[in-house]
Amino acid sequence: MIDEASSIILLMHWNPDGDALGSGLGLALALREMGKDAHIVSSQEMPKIYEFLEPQRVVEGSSPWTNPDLVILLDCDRPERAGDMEPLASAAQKTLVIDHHPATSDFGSFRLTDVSAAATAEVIFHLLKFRKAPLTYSIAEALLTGLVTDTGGFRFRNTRAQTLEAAADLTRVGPSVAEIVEAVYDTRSMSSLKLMARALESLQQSPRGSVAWATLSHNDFIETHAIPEDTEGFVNLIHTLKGAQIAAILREEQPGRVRVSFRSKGEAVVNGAAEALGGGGHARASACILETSLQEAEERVLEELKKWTEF
Ligand SMILES: [Mn+2]
Repeated sequence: MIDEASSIILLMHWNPDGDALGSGLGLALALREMGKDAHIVSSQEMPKIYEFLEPQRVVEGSSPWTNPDLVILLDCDRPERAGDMEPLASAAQKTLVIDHHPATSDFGSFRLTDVSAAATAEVIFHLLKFRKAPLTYSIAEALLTGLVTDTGGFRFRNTRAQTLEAAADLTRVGPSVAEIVEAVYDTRSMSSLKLMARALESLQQSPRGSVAWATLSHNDFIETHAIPEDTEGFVNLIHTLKGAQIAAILREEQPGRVRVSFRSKGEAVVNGAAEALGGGGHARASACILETSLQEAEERVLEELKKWTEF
């Protein structure tokens, strides 16, 4: 499909993370090396922590073509996940899905998905390697960012031998893991640290200890001058609480709109709870959005989690 196409649009899921953006950038730049006219299309502002990848090189606010030869959907598997770019994917003649999440649809002319891959960037790395495509520094840096961020710096359980092999090959091209970790994890704004203090202040643990959760009200965001992306990594910090199999953070980003992230370790899984609340994700990392007050969201989340663990 890639061989036959010359105009290619890449779409990421709404609120792109390091893997969606890293795999999109890496693939778009690799496609350009192959002589293709490839662009990522997104109407959203890219997260500031990924500025070092210079996404403006390939990200366009709207599609340069009404009928591109190929649309590639990345790090998700149905058009709705692309937010306001959904019509671009739905109307496309040929669509390719590249993903590592459990399937939620059968969308796509062809689906290249591997649920055992740590990141979509890992799937793309192996695709490029299979194609013997040359890796430039920028391609390697973008894909390595996808690997680093979806594995929490190669610490999550999804990190497998193939992930580390891909990282080793990408590191040989030039970029370093340390540089990416420093940019993504070890650099926080004053607002983000102040907000983190509030999240920790709100920390609670269930009677049997298996669930740890924290809440951030809209007021917390206003008073600390924080923005939604400042909460990056908070859920993992909460998950360090001893005994907690499941961690959740509830963020009231706007009044009446609460974003919830879940993490799990040990026996517990969290994709079922997220799905029951209208979201989705992986067994050990999932999320949902609740259009309710923070208090009601907290009640609903805890009620749901009681079904999945000895609360
Ligand atoms: Mn991913």
